[in-house]
Amino acid sequence: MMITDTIAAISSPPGPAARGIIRLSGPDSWPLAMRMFEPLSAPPPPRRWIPVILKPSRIPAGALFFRGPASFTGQDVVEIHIPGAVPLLRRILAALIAAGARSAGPGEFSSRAYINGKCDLTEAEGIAAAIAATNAIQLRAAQSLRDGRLHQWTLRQTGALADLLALVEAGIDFSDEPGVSFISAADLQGGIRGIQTQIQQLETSAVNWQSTAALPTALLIGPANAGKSSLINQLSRQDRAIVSHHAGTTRDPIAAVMHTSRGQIRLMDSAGLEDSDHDMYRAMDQLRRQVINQADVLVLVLDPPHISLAAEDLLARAGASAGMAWLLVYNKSDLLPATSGVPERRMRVSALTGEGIAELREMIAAQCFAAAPMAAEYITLNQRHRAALDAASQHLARAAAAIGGDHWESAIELVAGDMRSALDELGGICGIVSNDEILGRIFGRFCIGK
Ligand SMILES: Nc1nc2c(ncn2[C@@H]2O[C@H](COP(=O)(O)OP(=O)(O)OP(=O)(O)O)[C@@H](O)[C@H]2O)c(=O)[nH]1
Ligand SMILES: [Mg+2]
Repeated sequence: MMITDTIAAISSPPGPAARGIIRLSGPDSWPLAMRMFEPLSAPPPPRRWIPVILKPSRIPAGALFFRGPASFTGQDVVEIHIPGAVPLLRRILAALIAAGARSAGPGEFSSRAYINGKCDLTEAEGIAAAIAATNAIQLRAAQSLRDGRLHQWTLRQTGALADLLALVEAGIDFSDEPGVSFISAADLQGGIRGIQTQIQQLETSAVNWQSTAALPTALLIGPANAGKSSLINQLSRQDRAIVSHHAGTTRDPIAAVMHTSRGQIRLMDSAGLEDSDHDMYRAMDQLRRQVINQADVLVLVLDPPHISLAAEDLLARAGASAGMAWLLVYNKSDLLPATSGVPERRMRVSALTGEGIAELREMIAAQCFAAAPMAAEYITLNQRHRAALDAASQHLARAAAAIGGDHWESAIELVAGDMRSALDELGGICGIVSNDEILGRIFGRFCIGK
């Protein structure tokens, strides 16, 4: 990948906007950008907002100049901020390319940042993930990658492993000198097992990136005819579920997507709760129980005839497990006396008139995003990270199993080989491609042979 030329791209989102940004990175970014402006009265100081006048049409704009390595990509960078009219952005970009810049490929600014050591692979993945995020959970997951928490974890483990490997390799170097040993079998095995435990703990505590892509789910349950399907249609603004005055209209769980200010949520309808031994009701009951297990939040819907039903009874009848998040909603408020008080956690809504629907949407979103398995302190792992952790774990298990026993010293080269492979796998998570690089860093702290 070429990184010595100067690249340019429109880096604001596509479409008209109040402001558009063109970004340049590379050795010629400053002179190329200056060619687009009326002459400046003084050389631009870095990292300051400079008002500029664009040459072709004398449009006032602004620019930010960065001198590498103190920039996002580690190279000289310029951001040109202009009114976000698409034809204007395209014209400036075309002028820059005619003047010698190259049109940047996808992710090329981030890849330059990575190559120049401004961010590691996990942080670059975090940037891409933040751009692609469709909900608040994904955004938080992306943030956890960009924060470099996985990077920090990886550095701690590669550091510990490289320390052990250095002692093993020193033992190999001095193997012809009897009685010289740099680490006991028990300490080596203990050290390797310690790293294995760290990997296991990370794998069980981390959140899967794929799971953040699945929409959080709210399931509506309640007595037949309470208006669950009507609410699904109102909340999702679609005619998704059949509504009728016949109790028992909905039989299968039906899903619809609801858009909220925090992101999208999957709403699931369900059959009304009925006490019946009929085969069909038993099948409906079973289906509902399956869906409950996938739900992040239960929305309990009651209508005036069921006003006295307790939430706990509904949850028990539906087979909800203890500790599930729920909220209770009074539907058909248009039929309730206006004065009826609304106790805490109970909302008055009407699928017919739309009363309280916007509030309910946000209430469901608040509960869903709070209940979904993603707290800021979690590390998010994608498939690439998990594959590397699994491979490292296997190499470490083989190394640990080979240590000890009567003649294990004869297998020391194999143990060192497995440790090196594990180091490569762990280093690969952050894009440290050779364990020479990791070892180089660690050996710098050692003074073997002194
Ligand atoms: N007045 C009034 N009627 C409503 C309201 N919401 C729903 N209804 C009516 O109540 C009846 C039942 O509505 P549904 O949405 O089918 O109820 P459901 O809970 O899905 O019923 P099942 O699928 O049978 O369990 C229909 O006749 C709706 O028009 C409301 O807010 N006010
Ligand atoms: Mg229904």
